[in-house]
Amino acid sequence: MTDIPENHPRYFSLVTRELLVKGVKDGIASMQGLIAQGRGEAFDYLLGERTTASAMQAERVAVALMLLAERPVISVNGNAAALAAEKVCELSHVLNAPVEVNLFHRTEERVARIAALLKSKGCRVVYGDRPDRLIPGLSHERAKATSMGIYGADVVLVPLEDGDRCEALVKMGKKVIAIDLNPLSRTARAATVTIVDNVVRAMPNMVAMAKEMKGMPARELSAAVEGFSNDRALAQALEEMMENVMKARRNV
Ligand code: PTJ
Repeated sequence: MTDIPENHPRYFSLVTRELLVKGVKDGIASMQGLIAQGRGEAFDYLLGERTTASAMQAERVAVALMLLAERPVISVNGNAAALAAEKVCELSHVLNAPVEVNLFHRTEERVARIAALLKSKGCRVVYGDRPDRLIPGLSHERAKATSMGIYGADVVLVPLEDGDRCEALVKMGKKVIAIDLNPLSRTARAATVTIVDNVVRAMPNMVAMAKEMKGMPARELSAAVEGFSNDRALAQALEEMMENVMKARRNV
């Protein structure tokens, strides 16, 4: 890894980039994952590289939904594993939600490596290496799912991914929580709750919220979910981005 000096103005962004490069070298993330990260970085730049108030609210709603769920599951791809394996496992533990490795550019070797990484970080139940069902309507490798995991889940958390699986999961009647820096993506528009935030900020936020909210009665959790509008959350994210652009424009 390149040594990034802590006083570099873009320290956090560069360290995150290094994590993903390491992920590719270790056979965790795909090469395509680097391009996806680049797209995410561009949106994060517009967002001001911070968790906005509307993202924070979506994170809270997402945690409440997972606590209310009967069978919550966390879906993990190469990028999520490279960037946030430890926090994924912590969240899995606090929410009692198993993890399933589901890859777009699937190879059995990468599934095994990601599963081993997750187990080394404390994840107890990791599905994905022996899928036994297919998600209807998908013709690619992401259709492969496990009945005890994503296939049988009622709420699925999908940190950053491509859109059609999100749509297919929603069509199956599941509630889908997406973490996606691009508020214009198909995933963002199809999900039940979209968190427009960087996965490296959203995951620790959600772990802290899950710890705080775990003991709440169901009616309080339902109250946290009530009134949430995904369209409004996406509009707020776009407004934040436009305001930042306009502010920059005034200073040129
Ligand atoms: O590991 P695999 O084989 O399953 O492949 C994973 C990737 C991410 C390569 C695959 O799902 C893919 O191609 O995704 P897309 O279509 O590029 O979509 C990724 C989305 O995530 C884009 O909308 C990005 O803006 C967003 N994104 C990228 N990095 C981050 C992010 N969102 C949150 N946090 C990030 N760090």
